[in-house]
Amino acid sequence: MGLFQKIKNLFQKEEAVDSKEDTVIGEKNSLIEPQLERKQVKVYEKGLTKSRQGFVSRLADLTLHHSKVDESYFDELEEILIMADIGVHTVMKFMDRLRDRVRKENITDPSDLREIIVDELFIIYVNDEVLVDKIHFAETGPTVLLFVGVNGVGKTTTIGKIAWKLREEGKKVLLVAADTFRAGAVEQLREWSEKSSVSFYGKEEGTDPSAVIYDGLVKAKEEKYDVVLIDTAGRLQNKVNLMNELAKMNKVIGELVPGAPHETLLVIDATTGQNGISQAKSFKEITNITGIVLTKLDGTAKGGIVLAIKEEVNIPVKYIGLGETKDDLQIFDIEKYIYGLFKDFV
Ligand SMILES: Nc1nc2c(ncn2[C@@H]2O[C@H](COP(=O)(O)OP(=O)(O)OP(=O)(O)O)[C@@H](O)[C@H]2O)c(=O)[nH]1
Ligand SMILES: [Mg+2]
Repeated sequence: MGLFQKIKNLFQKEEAVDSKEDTVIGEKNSLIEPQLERKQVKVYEKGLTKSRQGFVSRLADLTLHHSKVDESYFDELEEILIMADIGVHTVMKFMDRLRDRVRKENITDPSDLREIIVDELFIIYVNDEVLVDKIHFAETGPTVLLFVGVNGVGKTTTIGKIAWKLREEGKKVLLVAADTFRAGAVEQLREWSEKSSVSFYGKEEGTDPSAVIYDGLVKAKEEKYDVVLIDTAGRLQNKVNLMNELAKMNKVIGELVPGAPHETLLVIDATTGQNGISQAKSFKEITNITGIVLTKLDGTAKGGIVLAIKEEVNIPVKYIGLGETKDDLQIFDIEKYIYGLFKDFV
């Protein structure tokens, strides 16, 4: 049985999915409630609807329109995958492996290739090493998560959603408004703190972001917060400025909470495709990005950007945004993602 078939069996089973044996790859939190897991799978299915109707349905058409696996089939497949934001380089490697398998296994019927295509796409992600996708929490003292990324990608919204998730887990959460640059940004974060029922710390627009972070962290330590989420400004006016500002913030954070920030999460908008990949490469050069949050996956019909990130940036995607409500942010899970994309295809 292929990899995808195993995933499909796993998620389509009626009964509980809660034991360690029931995973196809990687480590899974065995404490996860089966009901919660089913709910999460549903969020993936719903959030990836556009991609299923877009890129995946093109793949299905391809199989129908070709009676044999030949050069014109390969050309069209290659084009579909590139259009799906998987990335040219990644697609080239994929095509080489696929041609190899077709030759070795003597495959001539396109319908026999469906499952192999999905398995090979899956392998791109899990190939050499499975990237650690869990958030690293501090053992004592506050865990500090810093959010960075260009304008409008969804930083503030993501913080609001993560705050809600953490609060539901029983953590005491503080949001710190270090985006003092954009008008209304502080207020927007404050509103999210209300929606998610967590605390907020901010000062007026124009204050030095590092000074806000300093005071916010003093408060977090005094009042024994478990997690501090820091919102930053999205401008990338030039690399040197941004680098200096991030260095200054990191210095302040590290002085107040040794070992922090525990994560620096880069937020990327999935609908921006290759542009998002370039942002990741730029940010990776100027600061230590420990994870990516990929937002607005519900808004793209392409859906392949997760694979491009893995192959071209090699930073783990830790969370994905699949909609605008508090519950639409999910911890990234490659099995649920692949299932959500291809459940009707194979
Ligand atoms: N559909 C969808 N919309 C999202 C998602 N995440 C964020 N958004 C929307 O994207 C828009 C921008 O989000 P913000 O959180 O303000 O982005 P930001 O990065 O903080 O922006 P700046 O503060 O201007 O840099 C808002 O309208 C959000 O509702 C998502 O996962 N799916
Ligand atoms: Mg913002």
